[in-house]
Order: sequence, then structure tokens, then C-alpha cells
Amino acid sequence: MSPQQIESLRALRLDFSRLLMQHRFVVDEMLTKISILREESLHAHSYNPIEHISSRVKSPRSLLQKVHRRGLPLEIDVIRQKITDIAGIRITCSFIADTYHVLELLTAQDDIRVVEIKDYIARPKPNGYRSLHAILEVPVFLRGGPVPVICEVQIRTIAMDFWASLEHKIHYKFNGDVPARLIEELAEAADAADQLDRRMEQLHSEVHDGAPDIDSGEDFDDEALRILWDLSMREG
Ligand code: 0O2
Repeated sequence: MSPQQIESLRALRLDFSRLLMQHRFVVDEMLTKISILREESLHAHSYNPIEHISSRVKSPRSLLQKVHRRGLPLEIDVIRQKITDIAGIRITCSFIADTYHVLELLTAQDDIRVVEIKDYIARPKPNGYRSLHAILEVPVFLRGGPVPVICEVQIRTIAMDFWASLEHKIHYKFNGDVPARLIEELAEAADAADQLDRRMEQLHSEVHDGAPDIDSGEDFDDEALRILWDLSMREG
């Protein structure tokens, strides 16, 4: 390897590690946003629309494999634009309505730009896969100013997530060549999961519809409440 080649390899390595770092930052930002939504919902409605959040940044190896599979050039700007799941966040909710609600709350934020929404709940994949996918662009505030970074957010119910993780394992086990009988059973299981989702949602709305918002303000304990009262008396 010539000194120039070594130098350009070093530069490429630095570019890639910077790219991955920016995607770690976007995950951190998104996790903060999602936690805020979750806590605020709990505070305002004593209701948590988000059951679970997980996240990952693609490993360097898996990123390079995808770049290679897609036949992309080793150019950071191209990779940044074309590989939209370097940063991935998965949100699981109890109910279908919550998945749309969480998506709406996130995409309504001023600093988030929606690149693409794929609604596999309204239009499931032929194998039965259901999930909401949002490709979002979020500014990450670095020393030199904001840098827009793309992340993929998958939002789905617990039942959809259960199905997807089983399907993923089966797919992996058979190296993509899943026997027809299992494909059929998976499709049936996806329908059963969907029916369960809809029944649970119906039960839930029967119990909760019309219930008033409860904001208990519990974080103000008795002592804080007494100080608040004294201050308000002084002001009044
Ligand atoms: P991994 O290992 O989960 O990251 P792209 O992802 O950009 O190449 P595509 O397929 O159009 O293109 O994107 P799509 O449909 O939004 O799917 C992206 C991700 O959704 C996948 O990432 C999976 O995580 C998930 N997904 C999509 N379809 C299925 C499915 O049929 N079964 C399961 N279990 N998951 C699915 P990756 O990169 O394929 O995998």
C-alpha cells in the first residue's frame, strides 16, 4: 500500500467514525424526545402510550455490508442520504391508535423533517409484517453548527413486535428460504395478532372513552404545596 493510499484509508476511516458518531447523537436526541412525550403523557393523562423503546446504531461491518449490497460508492454524503437506517429506534405501544398518535406527536415537532412514512399497518407486507416506519431528519447540534441526520423510527404494537421478532428469527434460521408451510402459518399468525390488537383496542376504548384527563401534579409533595400556598398568598 502506498503512503497516499494509507492516508486516504485513514481519512475514510475518520469520515466513517464521524458519521457513526453523528448517528449515535441523533439516537440520543430522539430518545430524549420520546421520553419527554412519554412522561408528559403520563403526567397529563396518567396514561402511557409507549410500552417500550429500543435503539441501535448499525455496526461498521453491517453498514459496509449494506453499502456493498446496494452498490453504493464509498462517499460519506451518498451513504448518509441513501442508508436511512444507520440510526434505528423502535417504539412499541399497547394499541394501534397509540402508534399513530406517537407518530403524529413526533412529526409535529418543528425541528423534525419527515423524509418518508411507510404505513405497513394500513398496508401490511404480503408476509403479514405490520409496523409504522418513519424516516426522519433531525438536526444534531455540533461545535460547528447543526448537522441534519437521518434516523428510522419503527412504531408498532406489542403483538406486531412479537410477530416481527419471531418472523425475523425464522427468516434468519432458514437463511431467507423459509418453507411454504411456515410462511403460511406466519401469515395466519399475523392475522391472529391483528385481530387481538383490534379486540384489545375495542375493550380499552370501552373502558376509557369519556374518562377525564387526570393531572394529579403528584410531584409537588405536601411541603412544596405548602410553600406554593404561602407564596401565592403573599402575591395575592
Ligand atoms: P434489520 O436487521 O432489522 O435492520 P431498506 O431497509 O432501506 O433496505 P426497505 O426494505 O424498503 O429498505 O425498508 P423497510 O420496508 O422500511 O424495512 C426496513 C426495516 O423494517 C428492516 O430492516 C426490518 O427491521 C423491518 N422489516 C421490514 N420488513 C420486515 C419483515 O417482513 N419482517 C421483519 N421481521 N422485519 C421487517 P432490515 O435492514 O431489513 O433489517
